[in-house]
Amino acid sequence: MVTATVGRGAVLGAVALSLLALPARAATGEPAARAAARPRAALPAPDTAGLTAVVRSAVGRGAPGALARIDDHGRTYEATSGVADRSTRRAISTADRFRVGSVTKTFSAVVLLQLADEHRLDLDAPVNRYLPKLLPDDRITVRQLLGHRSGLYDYTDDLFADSVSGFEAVRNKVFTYRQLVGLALKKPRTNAPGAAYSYSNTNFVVAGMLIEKLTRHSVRTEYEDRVFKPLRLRDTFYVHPATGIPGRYARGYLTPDKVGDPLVDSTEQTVSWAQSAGAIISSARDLDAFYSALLGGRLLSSARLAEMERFTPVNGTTAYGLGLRRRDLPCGISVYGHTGVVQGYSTYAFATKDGRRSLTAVANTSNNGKVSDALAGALDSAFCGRKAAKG
Ligand code: REX
Repeated sequence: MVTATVGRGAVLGAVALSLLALPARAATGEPAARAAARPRAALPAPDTAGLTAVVRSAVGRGAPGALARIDDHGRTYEATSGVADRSTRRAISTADRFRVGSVTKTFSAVVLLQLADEHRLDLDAPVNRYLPKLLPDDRITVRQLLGHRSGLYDYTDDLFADSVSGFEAVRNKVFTYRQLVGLALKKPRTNAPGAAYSYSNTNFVVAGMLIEKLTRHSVRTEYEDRVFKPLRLRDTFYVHPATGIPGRYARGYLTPDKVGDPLVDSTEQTVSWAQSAGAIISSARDLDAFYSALLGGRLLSSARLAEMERFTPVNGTTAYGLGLRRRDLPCGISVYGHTGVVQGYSTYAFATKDGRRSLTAVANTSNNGKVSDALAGALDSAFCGRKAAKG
């Protein structure tokens, strides 16, 4: 089934499109009256038909289900297609929880930047100042970790060289952070500290260690106290090493490397291979609220947010700050957020610079480039408006 919530009450077309505009959410922490008083950003209106086409296309390309939600100045637009559960055939819902993968990295960066705001962490200090002898090079700084410029090898490249057997080997494993760092340090580093961008989960495993060392609390406690509770993110959890997703959720299905092999239900797993680099569970509503709050300046001082938003180019259309990606869309608008992939789930969560329009798009499969490409189209639908008709 496809549903899209695009406007008050009207029903579009014959494909079960249900339409609804929802009021501003208190979860963003901003009083609705103040939000309403601000001028609207000069953005084209979201392309709701395009958003519907995107979730259908993701399903057409092999995802059991896909969902997307836009929060725009207090209005909500939603689209879904396909199923949350291949056994029961329950239709996927935008209220379903899912595993967000590397979107977790922004949460981890926020905690560390708050600690910097509190003068408990110096971003330019060597990691080894806080975690003596952990890394083989005293020049690697905290800032380099958060910007993927440390040169630390990404151990997941080896773990998941074969996607299904790699996943099954770790599905129920519980790793310590030190074991994961140990896997990375067996391999040569990808570059000298600070010399180049090289995406690596290892960086955000070390970020988790830093959070726990500096606060003497688990990352779970810090995420909860600093982000989940203040923003009232009621669908957002860090349950490591528990293997289940609380409440109502979409099941996740890993696409095997061999074309034609059946999807693997990968819903239950410890996600211990990722932890502070990728183990958060959330919902579209909560991720939209999170990026709106972050970019709107409600989680960090303006000086720390500016540091998070100091970007270095990754390729022609993306750049990386500190736990934050920028994507430059073809219409000339740049959006800020993160992508995430864990077995069974692919996520895009991005917002405008002022945080006042945000998008989360999810498919409940992974390791399928065609699905991921289709889902990326949700960014254009959400932020670039309707495509001009071809003449
Ligand atoms: C692990 C393998 C992918 C997934 C990974 N995930 O590093 C982190 C993340 C947490 O979300 N990174 C993405 C598996 C890239 C991001 O930042 O957007 N792939 C799958 C394989 C490939 O096993 N052999 O697709 O499920």
